[in-house]
Amino acid sequence: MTRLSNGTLPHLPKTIATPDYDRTKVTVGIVHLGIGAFHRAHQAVFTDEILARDPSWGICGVSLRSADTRDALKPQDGLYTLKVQDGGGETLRIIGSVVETLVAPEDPQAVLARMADPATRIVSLTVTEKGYCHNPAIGMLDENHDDVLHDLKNPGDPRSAIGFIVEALARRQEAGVAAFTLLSCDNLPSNGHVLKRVVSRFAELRDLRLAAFVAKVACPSTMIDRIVPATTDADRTAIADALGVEDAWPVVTEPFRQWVIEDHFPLGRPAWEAAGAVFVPEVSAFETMKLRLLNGSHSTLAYLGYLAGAETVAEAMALPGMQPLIEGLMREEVSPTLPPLAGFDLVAYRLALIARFKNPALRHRTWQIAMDGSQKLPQRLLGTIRDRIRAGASCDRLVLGVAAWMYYARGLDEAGQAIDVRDPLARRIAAMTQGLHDPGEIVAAFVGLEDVFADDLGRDAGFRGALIGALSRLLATGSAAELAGWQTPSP
Ligand code: CS2
Repeated sequence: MTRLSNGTLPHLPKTIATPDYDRTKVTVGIVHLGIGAFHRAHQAVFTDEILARDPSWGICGVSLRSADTRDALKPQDGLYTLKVQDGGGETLRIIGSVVETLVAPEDPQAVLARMADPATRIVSLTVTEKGYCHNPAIGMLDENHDDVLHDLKNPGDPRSAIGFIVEALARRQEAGVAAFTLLSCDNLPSNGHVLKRVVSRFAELRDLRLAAFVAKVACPSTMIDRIVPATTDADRTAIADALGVEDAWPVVTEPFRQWVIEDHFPLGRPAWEAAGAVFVPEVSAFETMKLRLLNGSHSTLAYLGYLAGAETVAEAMALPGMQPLIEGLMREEVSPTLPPLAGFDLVAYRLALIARFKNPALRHRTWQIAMDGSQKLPQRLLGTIRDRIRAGASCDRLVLGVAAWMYYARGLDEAGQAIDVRDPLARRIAAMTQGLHDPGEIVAAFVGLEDVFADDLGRDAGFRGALIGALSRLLATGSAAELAGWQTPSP
């Protein structure tokens, strides 16, 4: 079958929207590190919608590991399909904002040259939580991280996002070129601050003149939201049938999208507000709300759902007891901890989240969300738990989410079969829990992980007791039975 490309674009069915700008005029203004499905269904779409106004904001997408995206997109001139779907139907559209793709391990110098180029005014990131090479409990650079050690030793030949950013900034400093704006689009609290702290510390470990330059880099925080499950072969086949040409790398997502950004871009920025982004002076209240309500619920339902045999989020939501549990978690345990957001309708937001989780058209795997729990739990569940404990308030549902993670992360499901646990701490967790059956001993081993629980939460006797209770119930009767106990919403 012919491939989607600039050449085949004019021949697509007329119902499929295509770029409304001349792609030959688009030049690179943004280097994006971590060009996965999330970036292509979110920031690249916002950018696609403003290129007709200003074609100098094309995207160079960089993969830090695998060549898959470049291999798929290059023969397609960077074009790919965005499929937006929910129970009400679907739309297809071709996105053209990615005009170059690079694979960092293959050619790190090409990536650095692009980042150091004065035309590059923004370097954005979706490298997932673990890509920050930090201690997730405290948000500081992990100075013993393998990639950090490697990149400090080989600054001109880096492999981590942090190493690339600092080396590119060093080259800009040497060449007398102003620093680009660094735009973190990952699910971290105050993601701009975390990134700034991590790159600043890394630069300090390299040299102090460079550190002074890095200290002045603008790192606006962002809150970024769209549910984007991994694309499946069935998606690819259905999209090829609709297009009449093959697209090896489409993305599938929901109608909802949200982007709240701090407006601090010294070298300018795309007019993303024209595509619906919201610029605010301070993003942290939005970020806390989203991480605690959306992502906190997501992780809780992913672990409990996976253990109860639900393959997707929508299936997990249909388990008896799951919806009341998640509604109660959001309403009673998370909402009281949130900073005030004037004029924001929290009730409508929570209702919308439930509807989004139940979207029957998305096959969002519980296993996908369960990944990297050790990096996600601190900002999704543990910060909320800390606030609840401090307020002397209950947090049983949040604790159940953490206990379900512990169950899952040990690597054995309810039938005693191995779980394919993907997590930077997976080996450490497997080793420390091997042969343990007593819930008290399992909890004691987990809460000793200071990268996750810091040095306070693990010592909280009330929290430990509640975790032991929840894990005992899960081990004794399983997740489905536990969920069934939450069927009646509390008044
Ligand atoms: C999910 C997020 O995979 C996960 O951990 O919770 O990717 C979630 O879908 C997005 O943050 C939604 O904006």
